[in-house]
Amino acid sequence: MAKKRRTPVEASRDPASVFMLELAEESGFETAFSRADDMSPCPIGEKGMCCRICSMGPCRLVKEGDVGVCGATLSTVVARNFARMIAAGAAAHSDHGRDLAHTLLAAAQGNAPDYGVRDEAKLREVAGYLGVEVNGQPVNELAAEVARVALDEFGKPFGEILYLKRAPEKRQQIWRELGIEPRNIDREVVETFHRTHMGNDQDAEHILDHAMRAGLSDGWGGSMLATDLSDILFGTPSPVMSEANLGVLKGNEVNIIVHGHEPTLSEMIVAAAQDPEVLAYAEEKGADGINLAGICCTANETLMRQGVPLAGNFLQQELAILTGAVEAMVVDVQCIMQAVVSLSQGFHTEVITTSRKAKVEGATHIEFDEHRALEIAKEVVKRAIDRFPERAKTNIPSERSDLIPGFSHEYIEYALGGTYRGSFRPLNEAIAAGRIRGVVANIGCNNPRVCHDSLHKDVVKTFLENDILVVETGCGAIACAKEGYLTPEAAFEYAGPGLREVCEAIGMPPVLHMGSCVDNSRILTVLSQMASEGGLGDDISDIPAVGMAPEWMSEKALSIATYAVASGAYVIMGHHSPVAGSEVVTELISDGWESKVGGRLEFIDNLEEIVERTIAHIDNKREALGLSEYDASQWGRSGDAKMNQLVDLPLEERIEASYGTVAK
Ligand code: BF8
Repeated sequence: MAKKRRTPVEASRDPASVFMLELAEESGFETAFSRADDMSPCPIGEKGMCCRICSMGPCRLVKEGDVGVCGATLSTVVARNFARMIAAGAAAHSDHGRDLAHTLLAAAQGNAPDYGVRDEAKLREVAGYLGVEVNGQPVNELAAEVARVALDEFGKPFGEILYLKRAPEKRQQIWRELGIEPRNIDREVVETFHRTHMGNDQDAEHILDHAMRAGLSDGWGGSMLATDLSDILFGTPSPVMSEANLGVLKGNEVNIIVHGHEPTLSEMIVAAAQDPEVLAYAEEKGADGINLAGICCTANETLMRQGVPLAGNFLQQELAILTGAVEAMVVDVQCIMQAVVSLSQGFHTEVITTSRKAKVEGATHIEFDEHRALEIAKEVVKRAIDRFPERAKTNIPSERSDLIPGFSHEYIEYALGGTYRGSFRPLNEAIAAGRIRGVVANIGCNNPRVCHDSLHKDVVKTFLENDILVVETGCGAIACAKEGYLTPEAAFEYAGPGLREVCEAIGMPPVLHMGSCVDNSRILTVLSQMASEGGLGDDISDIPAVGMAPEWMSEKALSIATYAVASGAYVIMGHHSPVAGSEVVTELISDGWESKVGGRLEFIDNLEEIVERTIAHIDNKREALGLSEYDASQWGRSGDAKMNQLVDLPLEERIEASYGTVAK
């Protein structure tokens, strides 16, 4: 019997998405939401119990005590599958970082003329981390040397990843004592696949130890490089005004969606869309202009640096096409559903793949080449313009919310003390005093198996009420942006009294948008700096903080979770556990990892329990540090008058009153 489909309001918490899902239903279009309803997950694969790594199987293990044809136990099979997922996620992030290193090298050598070093201070800082001497050499010489050392990090034969030194001393010692310090970025991924090949590592604990090493090669390796090199090439983010949700699409302009993860091409598309000749071409075709908007992490990249609005998160990629207002969806790598191409065929939308690594059958492929980046970007934009006259009826939802993203760790430090006194001390002190009870990093995807955006919105709302500062990246950040949590005045509306005081004093939102998923490395940097600053212990595991991805779906989210745990954090993943098939593995990644590295990983499918465990963990860490018990009644007697004045001002004036001048 066919499964019952959810209604649009059961499927999504986002009103713009509900509107589009109603439309899809009326017009008979399939989406990930309806496909998820129609297809139950495989009950064996879902729990990690299917072994298909050789041709004696696939072996379906259904209960403890079952073994595969080779004798592999349930815990071995579940651990192997899990480790492979982590390695795939680490590979995706790290390969993204590698490409940026190549772009920086090409730019520095004059082979990518449309790129250059946009943030010299960051270049010098990164040179320091990578051991490159800064001796007054020309910028491009320094950039080339930094790029070469960065590229070496992927495959050097000896030593360990250089960025490990950015972690607190104590943390580094834990890794080295356990032998899980990553040696180079690629090696740990390759070794995961070697170990989990048939007939190799068949001890769940041993497999999972290496999985932590692979995760660390992502967090403190590939992702951290991706973040740093993007900042060097495109600028380190600072607050900027923008908007989020499908309502950012424009009825009278050519709408181009950039979707995927890499900022390299999308940055050029931003430039191409502002080119007078290209704009004139759009006008010739009857459009009032060219409107760029983003989906997924390409969106976060161009949002943070250029203020390009967010059309939506992962589950809105099909919904954007359903508006009938998108001339082109330009995709690069990761999180692109194959379904966008077949769906686009019902509209005038052209899906354009651009990465040499990712073609989608039926899409137009225009391969990106950094040596002639702007020229290719203009070609792409012109193709979109050509589609504009073919546009039929549009259905653009009205929802769009203001947001202020751009909270790089550099900017947070600056916001907390200005140019000369920038440090994390005020944040540590606010936590120590109890104004801020603790910190939650809410990150990760959407998943059509849970009500879209609902867990992101609900957990964050509760944390804010409890004076917990929230930092975000990825699709979680987009979910909360749509809800209006990412503006300074959201503190007034949603935050508890202590957190509100801090936000009012600094003029910051209670939820800080820190970027794309590779930018979770920025969160590692913040945590390290908080640990080094003093007052909250001397390791990441001492800080009253929790990481979570309540609506996760991708292997990258598992890699992030694993490196965060191996760095000392308690991490909660929502809805379903890919290791549910083995109690042994479930225990190994929670209690087992906690005894080794201080962090633990849990999969919890219940909102109340996620919130309860998070708050309990934060309070336990406060107690272990000897901090005062959290008491909201102490706070909230300052600043309200000022916020009352601000809340009715137009956005721009509100921002200026809070931040001074903000980029537009
Ligand atoms: O890297 S949060 S759905 S878009 S995987 Fe993908 Fe998940 Fe969104 Fe960004 Ni991250």
